[in-house]
Amino acid sequence: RAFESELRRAIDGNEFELFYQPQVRIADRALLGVEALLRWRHPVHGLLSPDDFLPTVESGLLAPEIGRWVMETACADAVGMRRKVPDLIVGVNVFGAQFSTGQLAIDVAAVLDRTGLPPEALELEITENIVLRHDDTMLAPLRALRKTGVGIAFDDFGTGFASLSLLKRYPLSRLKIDRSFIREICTDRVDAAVVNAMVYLATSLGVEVIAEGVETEAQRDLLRACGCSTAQGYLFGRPMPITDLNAYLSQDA
Ligand code: G
Ligand code: G
Ligand code: MN
Ligand code: NA
Repeated sequence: RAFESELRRAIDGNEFELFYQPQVRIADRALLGVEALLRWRHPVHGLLSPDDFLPTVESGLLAPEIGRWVMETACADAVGMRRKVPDLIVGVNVFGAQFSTGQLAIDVAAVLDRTGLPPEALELEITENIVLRHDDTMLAPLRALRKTGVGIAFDDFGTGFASLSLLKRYPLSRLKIDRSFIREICTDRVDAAVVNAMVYLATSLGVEVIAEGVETEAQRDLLRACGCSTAQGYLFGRPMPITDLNAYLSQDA
């Protein structure tokens, strides 16, 4: 298909890039981590976001290869960032197809080995959608990875139908509260109650929790009142190229 050959060219021609978005401790804005977010610098269409191409990638044959590139690049970049922020964690989104290869745990271990990134510094972000489609192939590699210290975050938490039942079986280390719950948290009592419950749930389970899509100080203050200590969103920083992130890290120090 035409799109597959475009993707092939994009991989071979280094057209993919990673942007990084800060994850901060709300109390003092200290940088705790970054999420790696894929961008495609297309020679004709310009800078493309995942919304423009991810669905097609996911249904094609090259997802595992692109996923491996993301993992390798994010881990190598994180080694550099940790020279300035020693405990920084890098969050990497995973494609469902990376589980179908049966190689994920081995691939990740090899990347950590090659880059020298400690396992505790890597967090895989898994959406519930992926779990629903790949459930039977996911548990074993995720458990193996979690045992080595790699973090496992549930992304977009609360948006699917199975969120609560998945908590029982998956070796989670973090819940990422989806930004759809944050958007109207200051005006919608249901959203506020749901976020409160999710923070309580995470705390009771002994896992970390982070709110996504925090854009205003009012949202931030309400989250803090809910007991949520960590956040990601435009209020703290947009996804940015690594050169901009390095400037952000320097201003932090
Ligand atoms: O960067 P942006 O905020 O537009 O990302 C939109 C969505 O695309 C994110 O929620 C994320 O789940 C997905 N995404 C971004 N980068 C990657 C990536 O490297 N791999 C995978 N599998 N998904 C990604
Ligand atoms: O959950 P996922 O991995 O899809 O989340 C990352 C996406 O959320 C990226 O596309 C990023 O650009 C977007 N995003 C990050 N922070 C904010 C925010 O504060 N507001 C909005 N509207 N989108 C955000
Ligand atoms: Mn994510
Ligand atoms: Na999300």
